[in-house]
Amino acid sequence: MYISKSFIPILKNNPSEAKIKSHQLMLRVGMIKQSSAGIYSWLPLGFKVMKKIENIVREEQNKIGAQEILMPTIQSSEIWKESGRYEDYGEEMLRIKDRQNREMLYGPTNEELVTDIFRSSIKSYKSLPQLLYHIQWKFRDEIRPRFGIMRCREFYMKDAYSFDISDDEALFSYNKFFLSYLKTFKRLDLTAIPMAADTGPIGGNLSHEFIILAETGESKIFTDKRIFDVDNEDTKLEKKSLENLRKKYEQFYSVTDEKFNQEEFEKKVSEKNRLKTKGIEVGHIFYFGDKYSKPMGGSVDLPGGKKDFVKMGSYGIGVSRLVGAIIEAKYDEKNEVMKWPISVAPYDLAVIPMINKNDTSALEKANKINIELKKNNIESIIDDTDENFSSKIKKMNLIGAPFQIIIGKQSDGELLEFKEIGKETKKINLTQIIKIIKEQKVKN
Ligand code: 5CA
Repeated sequence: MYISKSFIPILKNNPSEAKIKSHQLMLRVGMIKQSSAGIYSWLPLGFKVMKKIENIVREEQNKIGAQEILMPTIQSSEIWKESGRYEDYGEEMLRIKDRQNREMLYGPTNEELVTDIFRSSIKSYKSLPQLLYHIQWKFRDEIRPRFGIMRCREFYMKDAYSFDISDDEALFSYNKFFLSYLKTFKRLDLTAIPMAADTGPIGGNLSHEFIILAETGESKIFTDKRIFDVDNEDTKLEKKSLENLRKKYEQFYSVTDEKFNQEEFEKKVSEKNRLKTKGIEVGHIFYFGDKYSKPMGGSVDLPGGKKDFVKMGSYGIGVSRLVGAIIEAKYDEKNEVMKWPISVAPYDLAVIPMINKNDTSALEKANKINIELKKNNIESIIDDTDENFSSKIKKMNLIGAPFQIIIGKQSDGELLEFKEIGKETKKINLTQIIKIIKEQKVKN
């Protein structure tokens, strides 16, 4: 893609309305545009990143046997009246009337709708477990939308739902999602730690938030530092192995604000391991048994002929919020340099030829290089403008492709100036460059 033809409306300066760095960068580099309070359009650069994140989330859901569906954004109030949440949800729910005067709503979450889908089709324990998920826009009329897409009103969420025959089986499902979340965030190059959390309007008695550390985060966290050393490498998708994984995390005190107790913290965590800090909630999982299946009549036949209500959990990931969370973790605000993890980078590589009106040989070279890159599935953005070198670099540093090739006027022969953001420039040939980038892509 040539920069001159791209739709990447870069601003010269940081927009003053943005208080945190993810919001600043996203507006600065034209990833999003606000359309009204807490509601955004996603422009090509932001959309590309979000779609890549979505795909990783999807792949990791599929790996644990979850099946993808797509439920609508607009729901009928009827099912929410059945569950008893229509009134409880309060003003965060956007309520709409259709032309027949029917009460509809823009879904803030989908426990009711998915229970309705389940109850109409699944009748026997033999079809369990069922793990269903979708990736869809949600709307919550947040009282104070802020920080761009971090806390907005319309946001993109992956929400999954599990249906099981017993508490024991349901916890197995819960733990599958627990593992899948750790793997998902790792592929996004984020260290997310699970924390015991409150269940709020979703309900239930078991819940974990997945939090990444960030000074600008809205969640207060209290944790034992040793939790950062837990790994999941040898965990298998089996009951015992998954139970052990949760135990490995849960041996360390790690809770959000609502669950915090100073005395307990001091008793369980030695002073040198205590960490009080802030973070961003990127995922949240819940176990709530028959909270929805009971009032809504979601039951199945058991082996002996009796019936019972299915045991359910729900599992959310803030797909659009993750775009901001990655920026919070990776953007060097002081030097104005972003480095996207290769797994979600909008472009793998920035090609920066030095061009002036009389000499376009560097651009021709860039075009030749791009033919080879394309053959190797490496996506590049080429700065084909005749701006000066420093403004070209500045722009590419904001766009954040993790690698750069610089083609100077005098650069001839095989060797190219190649740079991985944050590292020294090297002079190597194109074959070596392709090898380095491909290796990184495979790893992710
Ligand atoms: N039904 C459950 C699980 S699917 C649920 O809705 N959980 S949630 O409320 O915790 O939301 C899941 C994730 O969506 C959160 O962890 C967060 O990453 C994201 N999210 C929630 N509210 C917002 C918001 N206003 N703006 C951006 N992302 C949000």
